[in-house]
Amino acid sequence: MIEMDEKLAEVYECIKEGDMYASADKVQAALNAGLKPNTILNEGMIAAMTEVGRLFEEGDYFVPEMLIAARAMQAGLVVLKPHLVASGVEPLGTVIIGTVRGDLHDIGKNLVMMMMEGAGMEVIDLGVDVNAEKFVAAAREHGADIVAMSALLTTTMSGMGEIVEGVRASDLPAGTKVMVGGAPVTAEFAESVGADGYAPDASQAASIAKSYFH
Ligand code: B1M
Repeated sequence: MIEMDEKLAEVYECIKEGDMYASADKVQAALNAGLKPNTILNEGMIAAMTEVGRLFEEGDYFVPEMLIAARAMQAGLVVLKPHLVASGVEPLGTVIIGTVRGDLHDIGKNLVMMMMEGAGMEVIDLGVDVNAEKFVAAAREHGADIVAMSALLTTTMSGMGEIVEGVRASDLPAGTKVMVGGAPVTAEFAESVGADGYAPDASQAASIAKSYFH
């Protein structure tokens, strides 16, 4: 038990300190010590990113510190991914995902993608800074069932409505679902922009997306 707590604390510290070289090893050590992947993700990695955000707000961290913490998190996620997602599942359907225009935050979006893949969907990642035209063109090209978008800034979140409208006004099938999420997004906001679905975290995002196929 003490060993597990120590290993979790080491994951947390190395993400907070932005040690991308140690991060993969620390995550592997935590797995080896018997910690559940979800515990490592939520109580180690996401908790560390929350603290990084707090330190940034306090003026103790600046953009470079946020950036190296993000890199450390991404390096750790490479190790965690196979443990978070199931493999060999027949695709239920296709999801187009991206972070909205003007926004470069992609860790949450990448987690949503992993969980959706794990839940049996094929997910096409458009990356960051994606506008309505790109979402619509990719959804058309891949015959997507769901268009999923993430925003981490209050400023970029307000652009989500425009993207939802773009999807609705396009020639995509009327049944195409639109999902929104990201730290500042709420269920009320999602409803106000006419999205079909909202989830506060990646695993609920995957469950909601899955429910559209039944
Ligand atoms: Co930025 N940043 N950042 N940043 N950054 C925040 C978001 C901030 C809250 C920090 C703070 O002040 N406390 C703040 C936003 C304030 C606001 O708008 N209210 C902020 C700011 C201000 C900025 C800049 C403007 C700073 C500057 O330049 N002065 C700048 C903007 C750049 C831009 O995007 N145009 C900026 C830049 C950056 C970096 C590039 C340095 C880096 C991002 C690197 C990267 O992503 N590759 C960064 C980081 C790392 C953060 C924090 C510290 C961590 C974000 C993160 O990865 N969290 C963040 C503070 C914080 O969040 N506490 C912060 C972990 C991740 C797992 O959580 O993305 O919320 P999250 O995803 C969650 C859920 O939201 C949900 O699932 C995930 C968990 O399971 N979810 C969905 C996400 N998408 C979903 C979609 C769904 C459903 C659920 O359906 C489709």
